[in-house]
Amino acid sequence: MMSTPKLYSYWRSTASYRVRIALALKGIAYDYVPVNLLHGEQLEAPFKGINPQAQIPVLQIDDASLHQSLAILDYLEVTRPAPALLPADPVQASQARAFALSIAADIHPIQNLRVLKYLKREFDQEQPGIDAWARHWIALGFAACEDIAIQRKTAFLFSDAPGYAECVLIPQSYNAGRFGVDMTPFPALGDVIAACADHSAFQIAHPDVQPDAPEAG
Ligand SMILES: N[C@@H](CCC(=O)N[C@@H](CS)C(=O)NCC(=O)O)C(=O)O
Repeated sequence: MMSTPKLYSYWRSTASYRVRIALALKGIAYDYVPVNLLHGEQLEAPFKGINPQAQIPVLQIDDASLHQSLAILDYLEVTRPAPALLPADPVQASQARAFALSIAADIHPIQNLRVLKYLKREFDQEQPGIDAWARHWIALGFAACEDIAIQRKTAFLFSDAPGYAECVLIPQSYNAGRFGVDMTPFPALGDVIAACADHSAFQIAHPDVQPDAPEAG
């Protein structure tokens, strides 16, 4: 018998949040293994041995240990295709992946924890400068995402149900909130974000209700 999947996660981790949403959308139960990024647990044994990249998420499933959130989403889509995260049409599927990558590859990496710590340590930046850096890159990336959201003909970005693109958009919008990004220039994204907020999979995956969230009891 296969064991229950294990997700190495941190409540506020954007990349882990993507995987939590995907697992919830697909109805996959898992055990939550907290990795405290603020205490540097990602940099030490035993976690460092699990992912030499020293980053979460890691999903252990089907006797494999998987990392990189979008690679994990792809694995889940192939092995557990229903409900689908991607549109059946290959062009639309590619467009949904491109939307997700525009956030996961172009926005998030330049404002994640290790980059911001480096800016602070090596370039003597104070918190206001760090926050302005993050806001700049998020807003620039969201402007392009907004154009795509405006043109959509479906309730969510690429379908009438949330999927791959929303798994990445929602964590980044949570992150945008932490840095105080003004979302008023992005009303179409705002509509999608509001629709996701009403969806149970997104509620289950939300940082505030994770076992390692400070308020969690
Ligand atoms: N491209 C990776 C990014 C993973 C990532 O940046 N994880 C962050 C948390 S959101 C992390 O573990 N950071 C640890 C650190 O910066 O030291 C993915 O999509 O999984």
